[in-house]
Order: sequence, then structure tokens, then C-alpha cells
Amino acid sequence: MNVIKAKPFDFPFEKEHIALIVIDMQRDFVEDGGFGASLGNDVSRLRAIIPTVARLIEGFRKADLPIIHTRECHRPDLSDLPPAKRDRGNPALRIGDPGPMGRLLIAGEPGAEIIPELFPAESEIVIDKPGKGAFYATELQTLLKARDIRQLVVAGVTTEVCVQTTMREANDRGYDGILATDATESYFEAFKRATIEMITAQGGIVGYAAETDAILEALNA
Ligand code: TIU
Repeated sequence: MNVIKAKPFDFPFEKEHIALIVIDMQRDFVEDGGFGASLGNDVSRLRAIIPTVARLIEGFRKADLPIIHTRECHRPDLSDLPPAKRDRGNPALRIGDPGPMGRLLIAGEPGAEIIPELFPAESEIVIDKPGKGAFYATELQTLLKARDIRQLVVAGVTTEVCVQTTMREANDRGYDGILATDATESYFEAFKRATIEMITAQGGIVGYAAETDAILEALNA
């Protein structure tokens, strides 16, 4: 049994049952001209975590532990895109509309791809998801069960949207989740801080939180 120094208390884990899940580190969220920017967000905040996420991925690769990457995207015919998601707020640019990196949040378009700095290795799992949570309408739980994964280190963007939703979905399905606090980011500084507090309050009501160094130290112990 290894232990990560975490909040609200230390996180015990066994290497046979833990995986890293990196949420939506796609060009559409962290580069100009993508979906995130189309919603009026400043993407530079998100870009700042790229080296830390890379370090976390490298640590899991070195330890030979499973890595899962997710992409929020939709089918080209938009059949998995609820009108409520497409139309809410009557945005100038909608999911599926053409942008500088291809159609926004559409599978196969350049914008929906994971950024080159964090590109998945051949052996790593990539899950396309139509929702904010990584469990909704995907095979994630089946893949985790097949590998007997029970604990998830969670990184990626954005902290209070797809990352938090995924941690809540994982919690309700019986998984321990631990958020890598410096390998996640939000377009809103206050929302990131609040999310970490929400997850760890009440005795870890949703899960745990720890810095990347503490996670890597425990992996290498
Ligand atoms: N808008 C925003 O903060 N996030 C998303 O739409 N998706 C993810 O968090 N990946």
C-alpha cells in the first residue's frame, strides 16, 4: 500500500488499482480560436498547467500505470448533441460551426484533438464524451472494471466543469478520486479554488486533492 499526502487526509492506494485520467486537454479548450475562446474565455490561464500535466503523465508512464485521456466532442452529424447544449445562451458560434481549427468540438476536427504537448501514447486509452462527465454515455466504467481500476487521479480542464463533473460521477460509482490541484485549471480562478474546497470538505465528500509532486513522490516510493 502506498500513500499520497493529500487533503482532507492521506490517500492510500495500490498500484494495481489506480489510473490517471486527463480530462479534455484539447486544442478547443486551450488554444485561441477554439470552443473555450468562443464562449468568451481567456485560454492563457489553462495553458499554464500544460508542463505540470505533462509531468504527471510522464510519472504514470514511468510507473507503467494506466492513463486515460478524454475529449469532449460530438459526432459530425450532431446526433449526440442535445439542442439545449448547442443553443443555450444563443452564442455567436455554436458547437459544430466552422472555426479556425475546424468545426467546434466535433470529433476528427483539429480543434477536438488533444494538444501536441500531451498527445496520448499508442497504448493509452482515449475516450470521446458528449457530456461534461467522462462516465456519461461512454464506456469508461466498462474499461475501468476490465482493468480492476478503483482509484482515479484526475487532471485536466476545466476544474469546475468537466473535471468536477467526472469526479462526482466517479464518486457515485464507488471510485476514489484524487484531484491533482496544480494539473487542473479553470477559466475562473475563484471557481478552481471553490471546486477544490467543495471536493475535500465534509471529510472528502467528493474525493481528495493533492499536488502533482506529492502524487509522483508516492508513485515512485
Ligand atoms: N466551458 C468550460 O469551462 N468547460 C467545458 O465546456 N468543458 C470542459 O470543462 N471540458
